[in-house]
Amino acid sequence: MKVTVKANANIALTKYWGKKDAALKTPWNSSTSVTLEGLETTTTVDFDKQYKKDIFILDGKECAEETDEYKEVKEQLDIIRKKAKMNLKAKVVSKNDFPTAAGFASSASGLAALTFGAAKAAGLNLSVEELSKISRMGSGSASRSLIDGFAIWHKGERADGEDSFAEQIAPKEFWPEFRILGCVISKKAKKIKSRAGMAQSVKTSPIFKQWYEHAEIDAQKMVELIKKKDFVALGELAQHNCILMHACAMTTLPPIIYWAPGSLEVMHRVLELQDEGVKCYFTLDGGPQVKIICLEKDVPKIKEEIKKLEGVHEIIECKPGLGPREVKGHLF
Ligand code: 2P0
Repeated sequence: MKVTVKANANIALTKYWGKKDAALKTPWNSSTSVTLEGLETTTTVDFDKQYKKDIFILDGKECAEETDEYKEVKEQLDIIRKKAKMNLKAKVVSKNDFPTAAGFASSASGLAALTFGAAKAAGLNLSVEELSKISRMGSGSASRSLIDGFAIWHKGERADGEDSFAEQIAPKEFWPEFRILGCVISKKAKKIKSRAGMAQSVKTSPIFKQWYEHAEIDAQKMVELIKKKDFVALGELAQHNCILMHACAMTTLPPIIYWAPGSLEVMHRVLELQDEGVKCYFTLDGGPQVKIICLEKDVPKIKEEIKKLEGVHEIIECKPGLGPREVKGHLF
C-alpha cells in the first residue's frame, strides 16, 4: 500500500478569494488556472499496520501533531480512509522541489499530491472530478492542481459542495508557448496566510460582493479566451482580475497589502513594456511575488528588462505542466 506521486503548483489566471462555506471549502466564485511544470511536490504515502499514528515528514522534518501541517494531512487521510472503509494509519513523506526562495505557494501541489497518492495507496480508483473535490477540502487551490494544463474550478451551486471541482479547459500541449515568469521579490513582506486573509475579506471588505460577482464573469470569459488562444485579451483579463482581487484584500479590515515596493517596481515596468508593444501582463497572489504572463518568443526581452530591477531576486520560467502522476522511486 505504498505509492509515490508528483503534483505541480498552479497559478490562478482569474482568482479565488473567499469561501462561501468554510467547512466544505466552496468558493464564492469560480476560478481559472494553469498548472506549472517544475514547481513540484513529490509524496510517498504508505498505509500499514506498523504505524500507531499518522506520521508526516515534510522536507526532511517530522511535523508535530499540534502543527497546522500535520492536522491538514491527517484530515485528508481521514477522508480517504472513510472512502476506502479502512482505518490503517499512514506514513507520509513529502518534499518540494521548488527553486530556492521561489515564494510560490506549495499548498496546492502538496495537497494535490497527498490526495492523489493516498487514494492510490488506499486502493481507491477515483475520477479526476472526485479527486479534485477531495483536494479542495485540503486547500481550495489544490483542486486545480489535479488538472493537466488549463483548468476551471467551478464554484458549484449545491449545498453539499458536490459540484465544486476543477475541470480541464485544455491540456498543456494545447499551448506549449505559454509562459509564466515568476519574479521573486527579495524584500520579505509581512505574511498574512491566504486562508485567514480571505476569511477577513468576506467579513469586512465593502467591495466583497462586487469582487466575487465580477470574478465569476471573468472566470467564464477566461475559459473562452483560453480556448481561442486570444493571448492579449487573456493577459488583460488576468491582470485586471488580479488588481480587483487585491483591491478586495486591501479594503479588508485590517488591510491586507501583499504588494511590496519590489512588486510595484515590476508591475510598473510590465505596464511600460505593454506601452512599448511587448505582450506581457502581471498577476500576484497572496504574497509579494509577481508572475508575468507571456509567450515564449518574448521571454528573452522581458527577462532582460526585469533583471535590471533592484527588487527582483530571481526569475523562474514556467511552462504549462501535468496533473498528478504516479512515479517510481519511493522517498522511504
Ligand atoms: C488563487 N489564492 O486563486 C488564490 C489567489 C491566493 C490568491 O488560492 O484556505 O491556499 O487552503 O482554500 O487555496 C491561496 O489560497 O486557501 C489561493 P485555502 P489556498 O490561487
